Amino acid sequence: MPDTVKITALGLNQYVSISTNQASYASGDTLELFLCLGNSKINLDITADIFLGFVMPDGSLLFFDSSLSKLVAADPDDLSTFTPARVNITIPSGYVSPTLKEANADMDKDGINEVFRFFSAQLPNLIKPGAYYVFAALAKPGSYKTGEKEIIGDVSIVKFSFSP
Ligand SMILES: [Ca+2]
Repeated sequence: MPDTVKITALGLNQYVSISTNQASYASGDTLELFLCLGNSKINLDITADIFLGFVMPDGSLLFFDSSLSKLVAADPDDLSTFTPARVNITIPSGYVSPTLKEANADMDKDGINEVFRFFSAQLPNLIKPGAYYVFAALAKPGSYKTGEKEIIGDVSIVKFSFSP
């Protein structure tokens, strides 16, 4: 099953995966964001802050706060302005999220839910056209506050475009 392969592939050095429901959007389309977390059985437990957000067409950054519905602007050159979505989360060895029971969206449209949709919004035509990126990254707990860049594992980043 491709879904199983995809989920178990997450976890060796990539613990978080973000994805979108489409590669390009027009005004009125619904942007959905999906998240998976995982840690290989051969790794130890990890503890991290989770950052989720957008890189805007002008290079500015927006982060989801802990409500996962509000976006907070940040200075790309100043890590201390970054807003984590979750802090001090432990991702145990062998962890897979979502489980089949928790999955609420069918990203690859094969009839089986395999991802967790944490955000869904209809895009207004007020948004600037261009290339956007959505990302998910883990960092050593509290490291952003001191301005140290201590990313854990691979950053998951996906490009999408908007043209009204
Ligand atoms: Ca599916």
